[in-house]
Amino acid sequence: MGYRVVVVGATGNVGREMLNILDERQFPIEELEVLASRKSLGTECMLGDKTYKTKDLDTFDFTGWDIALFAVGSTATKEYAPKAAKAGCVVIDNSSLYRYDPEVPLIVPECNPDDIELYSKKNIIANPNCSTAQMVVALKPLHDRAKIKRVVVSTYQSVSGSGKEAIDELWNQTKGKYVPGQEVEAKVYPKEIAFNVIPHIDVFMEDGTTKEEWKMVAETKKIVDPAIKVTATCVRVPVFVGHSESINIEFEEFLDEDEAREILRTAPGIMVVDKREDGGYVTPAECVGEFATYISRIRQDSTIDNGINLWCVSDNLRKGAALNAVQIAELYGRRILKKG
Ligand code: 2RA
Repeated sequence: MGYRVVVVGATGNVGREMLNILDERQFPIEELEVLASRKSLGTECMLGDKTYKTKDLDTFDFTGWDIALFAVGSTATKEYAPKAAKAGCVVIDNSSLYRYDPEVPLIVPECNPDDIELYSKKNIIANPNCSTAQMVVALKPLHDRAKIKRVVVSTYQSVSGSGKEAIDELWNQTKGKYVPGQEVEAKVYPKEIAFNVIPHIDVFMEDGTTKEEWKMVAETKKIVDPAIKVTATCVRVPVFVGHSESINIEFEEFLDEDEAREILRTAPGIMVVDKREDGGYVTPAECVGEFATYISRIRQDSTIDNGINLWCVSDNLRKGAALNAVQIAELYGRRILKKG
């Protein structure tokens, strides 16, 4: 007995990871359809050793399907997610469209699984932004032990967060640095990304923050606790896959670094790699293809009474998108459909 699953946007980076993870986690699938835009019609996608050809999202009838994993932009989501939801197929949406909708639960299963019960208002469940997902996995267990007052986070986000064109730009721009005449101008980003860092992700807001930084604030409040104050600086770095974050946390009461390390070591979804020696920490190159959110450099912040600093790394295409979406599907199946 399994679920009838549709992956919408199956030919993109996140869509393909969703298929990989459905297979790796042996998600109970009775039947699968893979959908894409008309221009990608008939593209082959793999789930395990089975090949599927993409069908047309525009004409697809979601009636009778259990779960639709959406990995398309907000424009397509706005057009097709309500159709799927109305047909009785729950939508797990990776775009930002519904994340801040009070009638749509925003879920990281390790943090707020009970919120899944709210899905029925619109038959839509939202997946958080990649940079938020890995951070709240670390914050939640610490918040449960010693209430968090304030978070200051700086992110170092890989180019795969911007899609395939950005990956190609980093690759070609880097090559072009060594091959005279093959220089590649900045196109995806406002400035060159090869051997550079760009303190700007998404659009600028009125107050001088960027939309990416606003997302981390709004989503942390919705997933963990609206009382937590968050300030973020989101930076694009010349890394292909894997987001890194430097997180400073101020608590309501003192939390010893050793206790924080033990809490994180036993928390769901987390792998602690934290030795005060050369290589005793995780780097983005080591998180690619993994499920875990890695935590290193756990240490007291002695400049304030109740502070902890830590380093957080995770595969942004996995926990930051596809893995979290599949985990929501697992949670929905267990709690709501009770078939799997
Ligand atoms: C990024 N978080 O990294 C955004 C969207 N995936 O570009």
